[in-house]
Parts: sequence; structure tokens; C-alpha cells
Amino acid sequence: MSETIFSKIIDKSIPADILYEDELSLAFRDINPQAPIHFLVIPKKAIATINDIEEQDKTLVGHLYWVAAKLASELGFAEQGYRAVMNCNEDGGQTVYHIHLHVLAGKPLGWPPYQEKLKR
Ligand code: DGP
Repeated sequence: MSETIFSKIIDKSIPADILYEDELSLAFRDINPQAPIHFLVIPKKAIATINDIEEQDKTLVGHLYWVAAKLASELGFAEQGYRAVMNCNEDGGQTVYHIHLHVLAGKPLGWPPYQEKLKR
């Protein structure tokens, strides 16, 4: 897999506002926040898209949600609520090809993200 900007954040060759790190994962604030709180939780293992998650990665992907919930609790927005989503490929809006969980919070978030216009 080719290197992405997130590999450089993992190896600390470029800076990021890091919220949490362990041997498997890293969480840092998104450079272009879409909500009052917006951070990313990524695996240190480079996996390009959701489609590239292999059977041996199942625990690792669950770990990303565990980190999201831990930070939600520590940062104080767990009870109010939040969204934790991964975009996949072009239609999903993915721009960085190293899987990442977006964690968005701090205001009521719109749903659904897309609605067909009703035909007359
Ligand atoms: P996605 O579109 O789902 O692939 O989201 C990629 C996110 O990554 C986007 O919200 C912006 C964020 N991002 C891209 N480059 C950087 C960076 O260099 N630093 C940080 N902190 N976030 C970045």
C-alpha cells in the first residue's frame, strides 16, 4: 500500500494534535473540522479502505470504536452523543486511503446525509 499523510502522522514526521496513542492506534484532531469536536481514530497498520479489512483485522477495527468511546467519555460528550463513521472510496467521500474513524460531536448532527429529491 502506498504511504499516506497518516503514515507521516503515525511516525511523527508531521505534527498533529494527538489525543490518544497506544500500540495499535492513534487519535488526533481533524485538520478541517466539520463539527465543534472532530477527531480521527486510525489504526497504526495501514489499511487502505473498509474493503481491505481482513479477517485478522476484526479486533483492530473494534479497537478503534473502543478508543472513540473512551475519548468521548474523557472529553465529556459521551452522554450527549456523537457520530463515529468511516468513509469508503469515492462515493463515500474518502480522500485519505488509510482507514479512519471520524468522531464528530458538540452539536446535533444532521441525518440522513443525503436525500433524493422527491419527484412530483
Ligand atoms: P476522508 O474524507 O473520510 O478520507 O477524511 C480525511 C480527513 O482527514 C479529512 O476530514 C481531513 C483530515 N486530514 C487530511 N490531512 C490531514 C492532516 O494532515 N492532518 C490532520 N490532522 N487531518 C488531516
